[in-house]
Amino acid sequence: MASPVFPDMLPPSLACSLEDGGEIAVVRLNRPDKRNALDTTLIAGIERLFAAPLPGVKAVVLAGAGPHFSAGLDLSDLAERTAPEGLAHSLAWHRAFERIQFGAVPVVAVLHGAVVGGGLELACASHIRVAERSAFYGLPEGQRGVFVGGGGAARLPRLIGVARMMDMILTGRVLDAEEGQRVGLSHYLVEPDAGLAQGLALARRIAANSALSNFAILQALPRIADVGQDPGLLMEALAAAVVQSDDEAKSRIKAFLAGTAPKVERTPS
Ligand code: 1HE
Repeated sequence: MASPVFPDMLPPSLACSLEDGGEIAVVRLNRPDKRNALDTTLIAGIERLFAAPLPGVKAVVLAGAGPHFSAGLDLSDLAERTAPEGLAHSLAWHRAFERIQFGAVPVVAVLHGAVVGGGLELACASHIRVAERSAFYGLPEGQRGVFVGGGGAARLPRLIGVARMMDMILTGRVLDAEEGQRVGLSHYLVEPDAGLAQGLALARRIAANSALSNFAILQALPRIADVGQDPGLLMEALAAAVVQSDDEAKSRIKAFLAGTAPKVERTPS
């Protein structure tokens, strides 16, 4: 493992190290004694880190230290909050997680153990999710007397549908890793302790794409999916024209036509 970076900029509850000569950043939620509960400091650290990733970083792997990915909102943060304070708190989470979803680089989340409440909201802001078989997903907000506040109401229904989210948050239903894979919470399901290796392997594939392709995929794809077909098709055509006019696209296509670029091959699921 490479040495930690950003030690001055990040709280101790967020650790970042570089792999592959600095092309891949591994970011860890690092409060295992509190099950990586997300407090204000940790959320601010996420916002800072994803607002300005290190130059040269092409993909991020996001994981949790200890037995769980994240227990969600640090409930000790919540005790006596007024409505305006609650609004500001939720907006701070929105800012941080938007930095991930619409940031500069693709993020692969590696999930294990509890992925609950705000921890699930964080996972949903990433682009690819790898779940170890220990992962379980819950929304205990109903039980705790609160509501999702980290973008879950906007992102989760797009992944699993309003009806499934309704069940999870109203009844406290917990999905295990297999169910999570079936309903689309995770893209990959792997054995215990295999998540990080799989996350890194996927991050390497992503980092090998052209930067402009990755930019269009991150920025345009979710927005096109959110608008009607007519504006969506125009947005797609514009994004396609910009991306394919890049020299990188031209040289990659020439390489394929010359027989020197890899063919499409099956990948392990
Ligand atoms: C916490 C938190 C937390 C653990 N805030 N301190 N989230 C929840 O409702 C989930 C609450 N947590 C749990 O259900 C369990 O802790 C877990 C299933 C995640 C893990 O269980 P376990 O047995 O491994 O750990 P533990 O013994 O319960 O917890 C270890 C310590 O972490 C303990 O503190 P300690 O001082 O007694 O050692 C716990 O109190 C502490 N801890 N989870 C604060 N969440 C933007 S809105 C989002 C809304 C939400 O996320 S609501 C859901 C909140």
